[in-house]
Amino acid sequence: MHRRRMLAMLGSACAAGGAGCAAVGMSGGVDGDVGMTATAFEPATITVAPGDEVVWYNNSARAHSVTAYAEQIPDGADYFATGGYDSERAAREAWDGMNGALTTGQTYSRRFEVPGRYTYFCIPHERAGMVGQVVVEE
Ligand SMILES: [Cu+2]
Repeated sequence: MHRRRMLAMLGSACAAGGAGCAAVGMSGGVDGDVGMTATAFEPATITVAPGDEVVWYNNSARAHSVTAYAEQIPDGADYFATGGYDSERAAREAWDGMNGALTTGQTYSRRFEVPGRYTYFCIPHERAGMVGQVVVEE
């Protein structure tokens, strides 16, 4: 728990998101709530309470993205994606230039306020089934 709190503080420095919103791991490696293998989020589903922050960490050798499906987030919830894009379309287009990538050792964090189910994916590994969910419930 202590380690997670430390990461959450790091993440809060870039709560608004954005391309520069990533923290390179400290000595001892990178940690957070959701890790990444070559083609999967681990765990694929995470359940949190409203107001909680989720930290993704890329502990794999590949570049990934955390990109919400625009049609699969709760009504009233803000869109989210690594790189800070405000739509799924913008995130997909940016990826063509390798923008929005979470590279090895980087983290991405987001705070979830609106209850419901958020489904997201990794742009380069979507076809490989790299999809995850954040469930926000009281
Ligand atoms: Cu990926």
